[in-house]
Amino acid sequence: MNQTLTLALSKGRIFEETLPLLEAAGIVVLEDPEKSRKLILPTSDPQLRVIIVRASDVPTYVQYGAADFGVAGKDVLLEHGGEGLYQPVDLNIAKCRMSVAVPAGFDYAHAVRQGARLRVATKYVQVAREHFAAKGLHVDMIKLYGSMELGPLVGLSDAIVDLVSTGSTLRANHLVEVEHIMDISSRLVVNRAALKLKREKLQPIIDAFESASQRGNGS
Ligand code: PRT
Ligand code: MG
Repeated sequence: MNQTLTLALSKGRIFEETLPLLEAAGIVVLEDPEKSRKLILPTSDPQLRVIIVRASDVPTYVQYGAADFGVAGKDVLLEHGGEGLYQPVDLNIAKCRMSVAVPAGFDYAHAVRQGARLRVATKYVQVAREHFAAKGLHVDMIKLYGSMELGPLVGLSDAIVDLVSTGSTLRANHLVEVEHIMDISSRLVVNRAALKLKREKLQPIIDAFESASQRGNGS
């Protein structure tokens, strides 16, 4: 059986924060995706390569087996649905929270009490829909692909559902967090067939990621 592995990562925080986990498994990525235009990066392990894809495309590559495993945010996995993916480890990296935010002057609690029909702009339509449905609120969902913070500023929406880490993006745009929906971190996702067929090669890497992410957490 061919035990060559492909790992799907996105550029930026997920790539950066996965590097120490790879290192714990004895693996070094030999090129920097910020400097190279290559989408397939070699590693110090001739049997492991890294592919660079959009964060929201990671589950798709792994689901179809084009990558054997990958790292994706819980936000991305919830929108994707997680079909065909085994999720063995919460890596506790790229942490943030998903929140509802509104313009500083908007009385959200009042609008909710009145049962007002809110317009909500978000990239996270599935999670947002469930959140508002659980509150019994009717909302008009407006799907965006980025820069949600702009929505309320130009009258596109009353509120947004977005990821927040430091809060500085919200502050810079005079928005305030009014509800915390959930904590977000990134998970290891593994193709179900690869887990069976390439277990010998995959399992030690999964184990190394797991213990390194627990150490990183001080637990
Ligand atoms: O950027 P691109 O459109 O290619 O895709 P992406 O935004 O999905 O990728 P990337 O690399 O930005 O995010 C990858 C994953 O990192 C996400 O799926 C999350 O699970 C996780 N993560 C952790 C974050 C953040 N923190 C985060 N702060 N993803 C996005 N943000 C954005 C947020 O959307 C907002 O615009 O940063 C801004 C808020 O940051 P603060 O620090 O100002 O609060
Ligand atoms: Mg981004």
